Amino acid sequence: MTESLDDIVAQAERAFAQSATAPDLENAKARFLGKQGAITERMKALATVDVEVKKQQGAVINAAKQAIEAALAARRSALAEAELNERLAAQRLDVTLPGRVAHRGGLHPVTQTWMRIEEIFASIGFDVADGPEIETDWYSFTALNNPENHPARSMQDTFYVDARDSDGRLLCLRPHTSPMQVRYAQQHRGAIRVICPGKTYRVDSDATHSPMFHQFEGLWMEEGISLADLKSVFTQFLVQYFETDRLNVRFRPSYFPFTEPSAEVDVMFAEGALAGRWLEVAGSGQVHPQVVRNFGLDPEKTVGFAFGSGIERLAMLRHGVSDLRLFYENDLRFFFFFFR
Ligand code: 2NM
Repeated sequence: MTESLDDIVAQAERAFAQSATAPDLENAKARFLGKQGAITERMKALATVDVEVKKQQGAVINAAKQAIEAALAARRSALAEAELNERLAAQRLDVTLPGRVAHRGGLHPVTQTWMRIEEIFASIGFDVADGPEIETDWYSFTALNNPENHPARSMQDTFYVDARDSDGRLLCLRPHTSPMQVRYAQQHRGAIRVICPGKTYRVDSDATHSPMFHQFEGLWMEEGISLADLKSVFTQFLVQYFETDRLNVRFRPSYFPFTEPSAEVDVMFAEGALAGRWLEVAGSGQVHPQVVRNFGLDPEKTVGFAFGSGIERLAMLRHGVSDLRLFYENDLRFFFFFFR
């Protein structure tokens, strides 16, 4: 035992200072305070010396041991603090940054309106049907009593597809959902109550027209019904859709090839931003005898009433939207402002 206790304390302090991690430090500790550590060996050696020496030497060794333990404790807390500072730096959070909002997805306003319309008509007893968006000339025009030279058939009004049907005529993107009403009427006997919502296409583009837009058309064929029943049902629909019964509905004579007589449906609200003006919301009429024949039914026996309206148009009126194009620009501010 040549080393002085001071040397051992100095060695321990150096070894602790050089320990960069907690496990290093615990290993270093073992070399001095462990079972075979330098201080422990010194203590063991006292067993053979006499009492007076043991007392005196023991006190000196204990002082050295306490110095090492103090150095160990200091280094432990220094390492713990360093580790904490490192963690704090790594996990630093700038609480002044703007929050990140978790935006929830939602249904497009046209889809929301479409679903509302379906629900309301379903509650009145109407079936819902949809069919092809690429249609034949017959279903799009002929069946609906459009003459061969009608301007709606022109390329200026209707999108044609570079493919032909079995009659050799160009297919088109349906310019209304009426083709589906014709298909439905051909397939169902007895009373018919159906609405056909869906995408429609016309060569047209401005603040109130989009080349693709959405329509819903209704068809009601049943023994003994009259235009009064159509007015009643459509008024019920408007009351539920706009959530107010403070409105008036009028049928204003008009013309469509597929109905006779025909009428525009106007609504006037008694209150709110749109109050006091007649607003056109739909077209309607009694299904033309030739169209009933094209359904495969006898117009002498079966009468039907039909109507058609724009889904965007209804969404715009209900939510105060002034430009149709907003529906298709995907500006999130528009969706959040008008449709939560
Ligand atoms: C409208 C206006 C008036 C209509 C007619 C038919 C069918 F297939 F029964 F002949 N479906 N929809 C119709 C009638 C559509 O939209 C302005």
